Amino acid sequence: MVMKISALTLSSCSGKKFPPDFKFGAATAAYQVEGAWNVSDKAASIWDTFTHNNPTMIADGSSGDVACDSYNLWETDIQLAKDMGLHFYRFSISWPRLLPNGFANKISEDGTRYYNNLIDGLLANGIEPLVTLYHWDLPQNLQDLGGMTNPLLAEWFGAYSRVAFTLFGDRVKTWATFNEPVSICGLTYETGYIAPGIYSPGIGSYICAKNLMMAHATSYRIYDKEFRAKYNGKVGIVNNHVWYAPYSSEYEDLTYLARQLGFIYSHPIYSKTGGWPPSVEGIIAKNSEEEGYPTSRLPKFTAEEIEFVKGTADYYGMNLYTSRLVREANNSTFFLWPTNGDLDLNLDLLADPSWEVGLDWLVIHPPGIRAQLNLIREEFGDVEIIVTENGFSTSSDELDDVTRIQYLRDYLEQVLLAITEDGVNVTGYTAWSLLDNFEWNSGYTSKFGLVRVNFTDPFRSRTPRASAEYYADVIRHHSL
Ligand code: GBH
Repeated sequence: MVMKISALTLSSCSGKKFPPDFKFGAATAAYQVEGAWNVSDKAASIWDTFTHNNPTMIADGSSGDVACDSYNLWETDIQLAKDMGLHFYRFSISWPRLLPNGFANKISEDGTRYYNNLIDGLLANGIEPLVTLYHWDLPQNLQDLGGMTNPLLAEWFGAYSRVAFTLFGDRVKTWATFNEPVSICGLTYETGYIAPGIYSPGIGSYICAKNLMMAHATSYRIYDKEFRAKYNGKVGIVNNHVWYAPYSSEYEDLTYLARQLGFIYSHPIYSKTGGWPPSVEGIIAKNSEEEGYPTSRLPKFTAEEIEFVKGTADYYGMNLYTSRLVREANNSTFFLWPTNGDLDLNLDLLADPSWEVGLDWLVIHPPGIRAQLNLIREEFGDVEIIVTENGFSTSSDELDDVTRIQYLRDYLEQVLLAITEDGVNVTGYTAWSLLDNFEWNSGYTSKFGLVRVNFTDPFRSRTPRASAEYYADVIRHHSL
């Protein structure tokens, strides 16, 4: 069951050219870059509320109130993307900017204008938009009604999706419903550290998981039924993966389970059978029973729901930054953000001492991306995969960011090997991020940008780093 990572790393990159149709992009997300949190009729999102009410939860006490001011500086962003030669730009729509009531009864003219400008501006410069519908900024009023833990989420998100598809679907051909369910449900409810700040480990996280799957599928089916024939686009979901390898050979079975847990939000969509990964579902059901719960803490899918969710993606979006070793928890080292199910599976996730540690959680292990791409194919067949995020952060403002260049080069090389040596169907790569931006709990202290942003400058001046030039070079030559 466990893939041998060593076998994958042996061959080296022969022809360093990417396939002719392969596309390169860079990403941002609304709350992290837009700012203008209360202009016009925009309503508050859970991140507005969370940062305003809990500044101590953010490293520098900051918020996304202004962020990169991309609400005003979108033309500059497009110019930067163009200078880099990006084929596509991945950004997200702020739900409460487009629908100030959260519900679809009122569409903001200002929000519509903003996203139309951005989309048209990108297209005029030959850059395709890849649009994420939900990158963590839920309308606060929907949170007040239970947010992701309310099963009506599917209805709300479906209606919001329909508005976005109607307004922008003529020009946006690649959609992602949710960015990282594992962060939205796992990180959120297992820790309470991120918006909406509700701590409900093993309960809220799993209720969210099911509702999110249903909401994703609702959105996909709306596109399928009402828009696909006219617009012929693609709809998918973005999963965050961490490559898991066994700490030692005695943990191969546990590593298999950890990888299945990593597919908790993929299995219902991409597997032939649908539903939760059976091994993981079984463990959670058993734990729940032992704890005296009448039903599993992980809500079941009915047979109809399994069919409803199954097959609802036209591509597989993968974010991957890092790797971990798996062993049984022994209350010592915990070296990964807690996610859904770590507790139920009793996992410890560690860094190998030979791997270089970047900022915080970002341990560098390039072969991990190739291995995970192979694992996705092994698990779900020849699905088209787009690497929707990969990147490196520093705490310093440096423009000569040699470590980031090294990281990008080494990870890109492994993506290329996955394509050329292993035949995995990877069609695109997205660098996180175009810009330094509001890095959630780290505020502005963790910098992921190919382009530096000066956050003390009221004009939020932008300066491309050496990595931007490096990436432009890769794109220009379509090779490493
Ligand atoms: C992605 O998350 C997000 O999509 C993006 O918005 C974000 O800016 C980017 O990566 C870089 O982080 O403080 O130890 O609890 C990647 C998954 C989940 C990794 C949250 C960092 C916090 C670790 N991230 N996690 S910790």
